[in-house]
Amino acid sequence: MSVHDHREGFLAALLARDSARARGCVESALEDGVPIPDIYLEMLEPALREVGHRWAMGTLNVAEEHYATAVAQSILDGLSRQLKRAPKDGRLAVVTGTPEELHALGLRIVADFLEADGWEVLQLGPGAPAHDIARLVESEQPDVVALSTATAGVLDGVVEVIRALAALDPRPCIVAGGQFWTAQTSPSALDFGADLVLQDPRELVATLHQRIPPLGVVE
Ligand code: B12
Repeated sequence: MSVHDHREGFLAALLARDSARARGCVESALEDGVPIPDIYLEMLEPALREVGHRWAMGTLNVAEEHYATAVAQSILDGLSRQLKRAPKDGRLAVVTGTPEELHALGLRIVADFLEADGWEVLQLGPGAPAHDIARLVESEQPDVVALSTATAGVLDGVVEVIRALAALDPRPCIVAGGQFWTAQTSPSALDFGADLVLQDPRELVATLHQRIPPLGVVE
């Protein structure tokens, strides 16, 4: 069975509100040898995108969307525990939603991709206040801060946090990502002070590997 078939089965199970069947689809994908990162990006993410689309079209209500998200979140928790992580290599990342951002799954996936590549990751969840994020970054001095933004409604906080981080000394590499950043909006992230705007967690890992090479395995 291809990952496409697993994805279709997973989405159908979510829409039928059958969490056992949804879990079964993920398990059978694992049995078929689909790597966990592919399950994240080619099963969970597209299924949630479709859920969001149906919500936006009015064919699925908020309770149904919450149900699908809760199931996806719990599956993500299980997969995350099974994900192979490279030994820590001396690089530190902070991964956080921008202020007032409530979407949590994307940044969670980003954090897992970084950890799988050897990063130590401080994951702050959906969206602490800008000032508090900046204070934590100031004290931890990570190499990179990955910021996740899904919705336009929280733009003030996006500007505030990017500016606060860009003013720090030492200044971390600031990466903006998430669905809010499109071809139209991405240039403004760079204007606010971000170093990179990326969407694909794989591209993030590869780009950072070049910009901030691993120091070597640390115990
Ligand atoms: C679940 C959900 C919610 C839940 C979130 C619960 C939770 N615990 O996460 C709740 C109910 C809270 C919610 C609220 C809202 N939501 Co909502 N939501 C969704 C939904 C259905 C799924 C989100 C999700 O988890 N996707 C799966 C993850 C894995 O994908 P992702 O977040 O895009 O992350 C991937 C990439 O973007 C990338 N990425 C993400 N961050 C970063 C960071 C870096 C550095 C990098 C490199 C990559 C990266 O990597 C991830 C893996 O590939 C989406 C639909 C969709 N298209 O995703 C709508 C969606 C995001 N929501 C939307 C909206 C409008 C809202 C609300 C404004 C609704 C309202 N009127 O209240 C509020 C805003 C709340 C807020 N302040 O944040 C719109 C956003 C449109 C826009 N761009 O402005 C969407 C697209 C729905 C739609 N089709 O209209 N939502």
